[in-house]
Amino acid sequence: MNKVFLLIAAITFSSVNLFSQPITNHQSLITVKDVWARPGAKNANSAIYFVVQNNSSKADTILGAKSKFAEIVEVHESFKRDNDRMGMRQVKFVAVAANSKLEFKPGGFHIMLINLYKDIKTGSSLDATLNFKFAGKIKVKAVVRDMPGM
Ligand SMILES: [Cu+2]
Repeated sequence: MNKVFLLIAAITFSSVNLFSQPITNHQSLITVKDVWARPGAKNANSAIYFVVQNNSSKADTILGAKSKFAEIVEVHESFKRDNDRMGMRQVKFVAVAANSKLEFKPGGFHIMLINLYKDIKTGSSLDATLNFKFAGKIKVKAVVRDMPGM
């Protein structure tokens, strides 16, 4: 009896998913790829970089990120200070235009990991979740590697 009920529940659940997918699952049109992070020591900082591909005809917005690997996780942008040196600051959101690609990279947008709970070593990986206004939460796994040119 229980088995039959579970089976029916499973079928119902999967068919609901199937029907709602083309209408509500905007997430499939946003992909986050080439996710990597730079190494960092415990209590120091790191950053996550990636490429967001928006294959939707609708713009989306990155509102924030979470990770269990650091005390504070913020969306940052790099900018040129008056003295020509680079600085960085928190941004409240990053727009991802419709049908476009946006790269988070050193010297540009990045997810800042402040006060790491443990050493983040080259070759390991770390998990994070990106929060999009429309696509919702997208989980990513960053491969830890050295900065290009180092
Ligand atoms: Cu930063």
